[in-house]
Amino acid sequence: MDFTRFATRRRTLTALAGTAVIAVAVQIPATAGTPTVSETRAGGSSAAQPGFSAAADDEYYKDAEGKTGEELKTALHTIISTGVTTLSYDEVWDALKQTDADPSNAGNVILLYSGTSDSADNNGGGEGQWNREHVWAKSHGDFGTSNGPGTDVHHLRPTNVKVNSIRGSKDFDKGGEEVEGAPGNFTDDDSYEPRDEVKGDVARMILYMDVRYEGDDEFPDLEANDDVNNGSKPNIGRISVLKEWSEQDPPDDFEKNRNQVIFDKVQKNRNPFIDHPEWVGEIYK
Ligand SMILES: [Ca+2]
Ligand SMILES: [Ca+2]
Ligand SMILES: [Ca+2]
Repeated sequence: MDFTRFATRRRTLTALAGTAVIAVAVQIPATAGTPTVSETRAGGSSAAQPGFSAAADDEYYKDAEGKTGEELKTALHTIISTGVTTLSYDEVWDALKQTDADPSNAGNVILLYSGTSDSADNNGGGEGQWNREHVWAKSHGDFGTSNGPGTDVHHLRPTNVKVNSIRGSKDFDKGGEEVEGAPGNFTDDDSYEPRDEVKGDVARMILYMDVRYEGDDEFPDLEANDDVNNGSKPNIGRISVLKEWSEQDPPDDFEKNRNQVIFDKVQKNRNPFIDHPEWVGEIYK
């Protein structure tokens, strides 16, 4: 056994245990009324990651510890690009049936933009079916659907076929007219605004793609910027709005569970911004 390493681990675990206690203490007063024992536990467990303990988090992100800015981005890039399983485009269908399963209706998936629950088996390209939305539109960098960014489940979500085509490859920004079939979503000529409940999810998916793809493989360096009308450039905007959305809509249990399922069963890597939303502001100043 490597005792030096063991001693280091013990120190970081102790430090993290302290962090976890603080997180729970903050969470409890947010519960309305007098919490029962089980409600207290529920509050505590939603502060931590479902299925991802503080110790596991500490281990996965140990090379990012104490870093900020570009250094943090570089460390995270290496962490989330190591030991990754990539899928074929066909395998994405089955993956999405697991990652986006409706927790209250087995056999269904939740559609990203409309928020509706649809039969997992109603996938395909026909009207009224659900298909595979590339939240980082695949024309932005033209990376296609070979194993890589085009099949990376972290940014692929089930969406209604028609709503998917309305979003098209537009950048993200506020404003426009409400989207038919997806209440709370808005769009104009050059941008798309998702509903409030998934604004943060969209932001964290885009930033994951920015960090994961840095141009050191056969794919382009994907980078978020503050533009709309990025066209086929390997960029998506607008970063200033995505940062707002990430703050406004922090990770909930559905998003955290999705990250865990991808890590455990699909790709073996994580979206760091779901585990640590505070890193959005650390990297994108
Ligand atoms: Ca616009
Ligand atoms: Ca959300
Ligand atoms: Ca990048």
